[in-house]
Amino acid sequence: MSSKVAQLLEKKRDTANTAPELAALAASFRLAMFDVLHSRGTGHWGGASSAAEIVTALYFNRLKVDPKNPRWEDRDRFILSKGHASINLYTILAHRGFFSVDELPKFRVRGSILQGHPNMKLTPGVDISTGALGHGLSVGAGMALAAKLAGKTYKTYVLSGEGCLDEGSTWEALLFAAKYKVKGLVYLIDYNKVQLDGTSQDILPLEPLADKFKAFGWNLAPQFYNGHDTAEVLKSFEWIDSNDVWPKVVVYNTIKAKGVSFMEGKNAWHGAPIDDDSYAKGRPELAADLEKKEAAL
Ligand SMILES: Cc1ncc(C[n+]2csc(CCOP(=O)(O)OP(=O)(O)O)c2C)c(N)n1
Repeated sequence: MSSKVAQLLEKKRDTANTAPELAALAASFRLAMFDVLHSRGTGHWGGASSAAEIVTALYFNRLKVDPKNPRWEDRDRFILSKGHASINLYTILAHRGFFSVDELPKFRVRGSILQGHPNMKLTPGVDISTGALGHGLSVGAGMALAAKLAGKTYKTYVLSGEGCLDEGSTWEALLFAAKYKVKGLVYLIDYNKVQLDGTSQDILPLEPLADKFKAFGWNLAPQFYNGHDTAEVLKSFEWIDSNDVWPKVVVYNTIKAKGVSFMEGKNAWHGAPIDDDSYAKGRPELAADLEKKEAAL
């Protein structure tokens, strides 16, 4: 942990962070994810890295949560529908204070609270177990409807990659949520365009994606935001607050395995273990990015 980020976490481990602060936090968390995945020789680097800024901005600028009371009834809900990217969520939950960062090196150790895919019964802060692609939006629609029935005002955020959009159940949930105009439901897409064994274009083309969301009756944000630019991610949050038309969907253009140049955009780095050579070559790039982001604070 670099000293400036450590100071930041000391000072405001809450939602008061600005775009440059979020950028430094995200760079630090991305590096921490890389370290853990290398040391454990397992896990999904590509999709964890592509969502670093989005999930950091959610937990350090947006979500109404209480790390001391993870099951607080009025909390905003977050569903990592792309559950394979669990190291992203674990790293960010730990640094937000849901559990000790000392747990992170135990990622995927048998018996630890941090299993390969998020498990709501094991990990404080995990709202729903995920891993089978395509379930997150259905669950999120249910959680958001439950808020209405219970007279609560919390919001429900669901984060998917394209893998979830290849699942029929997601399109059923899109139809359902539009029919009931589910208030408080925000669907976020980490659109890195690369999956496990190829590009989305090769596996199952999604374009024209914007037209599809609109045709399904969703309130789509006016642009696809750069999911690695924290100022743009904050802009997307402003859009969410700018109108009361539900349900809402926000697409972020991202890069799979962002931050390590020779890994970026390559499906080979979806879930391959980070070998020692790649680690030695890649880590300095992530460390340099962190240094740059800290210098801007
Ligand atoms: C129902 C289901 N089918 C297949 C898988 C195996 N699988 C895990 S991740 C993945 C690709 C996901 O691609 P994407 O959502 O684009 O992931 P990202 O790049 O955002 O990590 C696949 C096919 C799964 N977890 N669930």
